[in-house]
Amino acid sequence: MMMNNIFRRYFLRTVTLAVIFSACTSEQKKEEEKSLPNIIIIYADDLGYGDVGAYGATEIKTPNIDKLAVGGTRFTSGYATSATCSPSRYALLTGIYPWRNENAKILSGTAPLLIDTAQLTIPKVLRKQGYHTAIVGKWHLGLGDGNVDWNQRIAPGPNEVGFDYSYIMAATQDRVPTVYIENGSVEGLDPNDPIEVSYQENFPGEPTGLDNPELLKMKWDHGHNNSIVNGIPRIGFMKGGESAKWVDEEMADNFLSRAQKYITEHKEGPFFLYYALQQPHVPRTPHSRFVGKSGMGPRGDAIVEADWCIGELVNTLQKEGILENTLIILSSDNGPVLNDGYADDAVEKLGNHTPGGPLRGGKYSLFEAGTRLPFITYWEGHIRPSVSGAMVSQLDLLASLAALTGSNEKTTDSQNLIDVFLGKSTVGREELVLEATTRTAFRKGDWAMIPPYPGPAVNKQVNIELGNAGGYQLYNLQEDIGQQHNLAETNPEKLKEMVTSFEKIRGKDYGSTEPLELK
Ligand code: NG6
Ligand code: CA
Repeated sequence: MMMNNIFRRYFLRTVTLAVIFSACTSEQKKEEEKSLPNIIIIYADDLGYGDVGAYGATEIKTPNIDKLAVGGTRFTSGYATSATCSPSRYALLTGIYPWRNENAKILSGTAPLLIDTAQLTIPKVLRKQGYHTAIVGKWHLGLGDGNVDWNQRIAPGPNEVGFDYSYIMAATQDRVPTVYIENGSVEGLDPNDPIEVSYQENFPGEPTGLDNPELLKMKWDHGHNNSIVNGIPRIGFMKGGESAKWVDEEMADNFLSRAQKYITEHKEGPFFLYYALQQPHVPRTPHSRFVGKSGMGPRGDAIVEADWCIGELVNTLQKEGILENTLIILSSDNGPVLNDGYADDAVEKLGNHTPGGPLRGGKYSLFEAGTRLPFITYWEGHIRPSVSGAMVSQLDLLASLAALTGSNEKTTDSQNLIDVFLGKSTVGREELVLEATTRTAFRKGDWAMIPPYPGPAVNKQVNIELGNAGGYQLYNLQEDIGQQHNLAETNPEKLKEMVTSFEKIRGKDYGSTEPLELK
C-alpha cells in the first residue's frame, strides 16, 4: 500500500513536471530538478544471458548483480539491438536502430564519431532536464573526423554528443590506442613521447604479436597480432605514449574509482552516469585479487570482478545516501563468446557453465543469445521486486527516460516503456528488429523470424552459430526458447505475417549484407 502511494506521488509529480517547467522560476526549477532521480546505466561488455546467477548461472557467482535483479525488475526478454558492440551502443544512446546508419559496425580505434553531433542522445535529453551527465568506461563509438591527432584535444567525442564529463577508452581493450581519454585529452601523456596510431601498417622497428611471440604474456588465437602493449598483442599499431598506457589489470579498479568519484562529486544530483564496464570482453585481465576466483579462467574471473565493481558502485550510492534516489539500469551490449581471439582458456575451463543460458547462438549471432541479455532495473523503494516477461529493448531507454524526467523527446524507433521499466506494467513492445553484423531478423510476440542469409552457419574461429541459412527460419520462443524447431515450412501463414511486419519496418532491402570477417 505504502509502495503504491509512493508510486502515485512520484508519477503525479513527474507528469506535472513538463507543465511546471515552462512557467516556473529558476528557484522552483532547481527544486524540481532535485526531486528527479539520478540515473545510472551499467553496461557490461559481452556478458551473456546465462552468465548471471539471477538468470540461472550456477557455476559462476554474481551476488551483486543478483541483488539488483532480485530487488528490482528482472527482464527475461530484454534485448540489445545488435549482437556486437558499436551498433548496440549507438542504439542505446540515440534511440535509433543501428541498421539505419550504414557506418554502425564494429569500429576500429581510429574510426570517426558515429553519432552526429546534432543527433538526439540520452545525455542530451537529460541535460535539458537539468541533469549533469557523464560516461566512464568503454566508448567504441568513434572519435573525431577519422583523422585524429592523439596528442591534441580529441573531438568531437562524448563531450560533443551530450556528456558533461567523459573518462573513456576509445574503442575496446584489445584495440589501440591503449590509453584513457579524459574530456578529450589523453591522460598522463608526455608531450615528448607523442602517440601515433595506425590500423594500416606497423611503425618501423616496433615489435608485433606476429613477429615477436617471445614478448607475449597472453597468446593470440586469431587476429590480435599487431602491436604489443603490456605483453598483450592488440588489434592495430601504436607507437609512443609510454607514460599514458593503461595497465590492463588495473582497468576495472580505475573505471570504478572514476565512477565513484563522479557520484560523490555530483551527489546533490540529478546526475546521469553511463558506466560502461569493459568486462568480460577480451583481453580478459582481472586484477590479481580475482584471479582463480571462478575456476573458469580469465573469462569467469573477469565476470566475478565486474560483479564486485557493481557491488562497490551500489555501496557508494548507499554511503552517499542516494541509493533511494537513483534508478539503476543494468544490461550488456551483446551476447557471450568464449574464444574471441586470445588463447585464454575460456573454452578449456568452461566446465558446465552455459554463458548463453538456454538460448542458441552467441555474440555475432542472429539467434537469441546474440541480443537477448541480462536486463535489470533497480530503484530502491520505487521498483517492486518482480520478474517481467515483457519485451524491452535498450532502444527504448531514450523515450522512457525522457518520459520519466518530464521531457517529450522521442525518436522514430524508441518507445516510451517507462511503466514497464519501473515494473508497473508488463505490456512491452510488440515487435523488434534484431541485428548481427549487418544482417537483420525479427521478433514479434512469441515468434522469431530469421530471413535467409548467405555465409557459414557457424563461425569456426569463435565457434558460434551465426543464424545463416538458405531458407527462412521461424521459431516459437514460448515453446522453443532454444530455437531447435524451425516452423517456417509447417506454419507458412505465421511466416508470411512475420515477413510482412518485418519489411514494414526494415524495408525490403535487407538482403545486401557484409560477410562477418574476424581477422
Ligand atoms: C572482432 C575481434 C574481437 C572483438 C570484436 C569486437 C578479431 C579476430 N576479433 O573483430 O576480438 O574485438 O571485434 O567486439 O579481431 S565488440 O564487443 O566490441 O563488438
Ligand atoms: Ca561487446
